[in-house]
Amino acid sequence: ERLKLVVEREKVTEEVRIVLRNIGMIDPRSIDQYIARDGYFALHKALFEMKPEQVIETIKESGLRGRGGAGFPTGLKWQFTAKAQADQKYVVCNADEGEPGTFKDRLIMEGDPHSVIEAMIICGYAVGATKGYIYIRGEYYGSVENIQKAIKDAYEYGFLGENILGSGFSFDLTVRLGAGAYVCGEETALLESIEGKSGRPRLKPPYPPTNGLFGKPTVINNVETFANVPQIILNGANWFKQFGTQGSPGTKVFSLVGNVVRRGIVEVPMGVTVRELIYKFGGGLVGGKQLYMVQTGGTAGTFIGVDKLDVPLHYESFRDHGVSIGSGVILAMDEDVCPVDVALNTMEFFEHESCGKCTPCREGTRLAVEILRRMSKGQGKREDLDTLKQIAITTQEASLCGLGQSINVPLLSILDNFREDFLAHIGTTACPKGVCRFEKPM
Ligand code: L3W
Repeated sequence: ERLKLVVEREKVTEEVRIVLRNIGMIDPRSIDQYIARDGYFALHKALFEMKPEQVIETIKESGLRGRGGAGFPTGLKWQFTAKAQADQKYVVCNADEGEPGTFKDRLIMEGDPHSVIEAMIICGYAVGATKGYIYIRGEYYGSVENIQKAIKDAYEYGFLGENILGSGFSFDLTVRLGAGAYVCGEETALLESIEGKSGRPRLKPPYPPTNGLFGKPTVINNVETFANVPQIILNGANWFKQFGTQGSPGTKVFSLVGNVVRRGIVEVPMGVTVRELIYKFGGGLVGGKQLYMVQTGGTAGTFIGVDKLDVPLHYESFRDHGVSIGSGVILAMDEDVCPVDVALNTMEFFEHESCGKCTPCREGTRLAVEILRRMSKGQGKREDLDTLKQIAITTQEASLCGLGQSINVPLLSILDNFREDFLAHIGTTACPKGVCRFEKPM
């Protein structure tokens, strides 16, 4: 039994590169080098050997789920759009990577731009869309440059444009740039932004697969989700399902940040534990310090203590263990951090990024910051903890979009998992750890 456990564990800790298979192996600005590593073979296979329904069936069967954080089944999303009747449909890639600590999509776009483009064309064929947009974070100059060069080359080689490879299928692809608003990573705000309006979210439902860009059926997927598609089409759903867990097949690209020795990107099968990510792939903590807290999934993710390091990460780990996988951030924090300071920092981010359209998010984040600021100065009251929880619940239940709705995840997890630290901050004029910024000499 022990040996079986060790073998199971070893299986999980291997690095598996599906999404990152070409990173560092090819010159991302060379379409020929992409083709030399089976690039555009999946597109050829889809166009000439598969019906659109078969492409969708393969993606559904693979169990691929949205890698932006929510984990919605990709094949199902494609099917909704395929079934919708409309004179025009769209495919959109959400490349507005803005989650603090996340830089996986940037690496994919900079290092292997054609994999995303190929996937979008395949998706267009599958759902009957003839136009696509890649909405890239404006500050991602390298991504923008490499994607634009790749699109230009794909047009020249006949992979984009009219009558692709003589198949009769046509698809056009355009780049749009974000302008520094986190909320534009929310899919409906992103669609508004492409339409030329200010990037504020729409009420859902209806969802984009049926009512998306310019009101038309639209598939919108994250960069990493798309980057999985060519390999699934080439190798089949069963091949993909050999990696990861039953409910969350495949791999996940994680961004390791914070006090780890080796900060960077790693792609491993779903089901990996936070401990493996920090100690095996991240090389442990800088200066041999003790790990105190980890933020998993991103700013909208969870704060956990060392008691949850062995929870396997996949799309059910939040529901089952209160540990979010989100967009794949693992932010390790050592013994010197103060959870009150971290909570304040997090809420300041949300306050700043709240678009202000709905009251719960706009006012809730402002109030949370006010309370936490007071607390960090040593002026906190016990009742503040209940008020913060109330704010978390109200913003979740009443906010218009994912930004406001997800504030409760970091706030409740840090209040629950680090309650003692918050209590220790109350009734004292000094931060117990001496790190809260208001006490630092000016
Ligand atoms: C058709 C239905 N479609 C849901 C679609 C929906 C969307 C997807 C997920 O993201 C995550 C959070 C954070 N018919 C549908 C349907 N859909 N029901 O499925 O939808 P939803 O509403 O569950 O989530 P969401 O608001 O799209 C929330 C993560 O995003 N996050 C930040 C991520 C940042 C990055 C980055 O910077 N690269 O990814 C912030 O909250 O983890 O889990 O497409 O339309 N009945």
